[in-house]
Amino acid sequence: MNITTRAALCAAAATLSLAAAAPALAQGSPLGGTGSDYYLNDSNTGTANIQFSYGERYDDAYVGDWDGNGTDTLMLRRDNTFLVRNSNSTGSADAQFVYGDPGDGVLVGDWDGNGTDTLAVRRGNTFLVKNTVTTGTADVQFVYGDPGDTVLVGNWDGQGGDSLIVRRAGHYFVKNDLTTGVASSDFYFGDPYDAVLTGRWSLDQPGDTLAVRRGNSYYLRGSLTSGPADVVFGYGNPSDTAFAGDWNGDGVDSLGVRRDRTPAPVPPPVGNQPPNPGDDKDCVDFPSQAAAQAYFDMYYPYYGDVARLDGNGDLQACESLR
Ligand SMILES: [Ca+2]
Ligand SMILES: [Ca+2]
Ligand SMILES: [Ca+2]
Ligand SMILES: [Ca+2]
Repeated sequence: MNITTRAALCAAAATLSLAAAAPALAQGSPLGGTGSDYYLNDSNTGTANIQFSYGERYDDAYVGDWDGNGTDTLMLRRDNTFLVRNSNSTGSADAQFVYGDPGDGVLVGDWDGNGTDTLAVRRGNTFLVKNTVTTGTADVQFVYGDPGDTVLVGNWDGQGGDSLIVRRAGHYFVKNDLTTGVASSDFYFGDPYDAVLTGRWSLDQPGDTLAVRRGNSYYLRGSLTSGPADVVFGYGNPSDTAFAGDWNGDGVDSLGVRRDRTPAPVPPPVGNQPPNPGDDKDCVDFPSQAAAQAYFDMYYPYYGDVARLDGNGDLQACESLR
């Protein structure tokens, strides 16, 4: 992503005032967050230039190039069913398929470098890579890192296809092939709990690198080496779910955000709801209007005017007792 002025990107903060969501995960893993509204930005105007809705609030979503045309779009996962969409526009899935088991960890990548993203199933520290989205035996299988490691997917060397980085806190271990073995290089970047994005932020980079996110600030590094961020900019809100992809097929990755605009349901009162007494009282049963009003107010929120004490509907019970 090319960065313009901070002022321009601060404009994005006003445009993208988004609801609370989880921190972003790296490309290759589910985006995280909730919501079905997506706002993508593939230029430097500071404003999302693509907006659409896809799927349902709690769907897992992945970014990838499913049809190999150079642009990244979304795919949703529901258990072990995957719903592919090949355009960044509102609509239903273009294709769907079943893959793996419902509990499998799934990573997305262009493992063979043919331009099309497919899936890999992760079981512990074993990765089972398929270069087509058909169920069946893995094309490549290898072991990398430890079962609890966080892994990132990217084409780190810009050669061939995607491979993995294992992340341990702020320490990253780069592997450039899909074989069991040790890392080819390692580096440090950011803090142990930073949310990380991966992408090719400029055409000057041979391959993908990292960005860390803190609140609504993004720290981009142009190489897989230890050192400070090369570019820092602000974008959106701290509560956004952010992710990266090449939305317009120009070879440069930029940001998108997922928005949850569905209001949280109001929970019913818990523990103190009185049972419905039914119409068992008349105004003459109360010693005063205040006593009738207290009775009315106790049940009205749950059952309405069950004893029919408010004949004129003004929420004042038994006005005749005044
Ligand atoms: Ca595509
Ligand atoms: Ca591929
Ligand atoms: Ca590679
Ligand atoms: Ca792009």
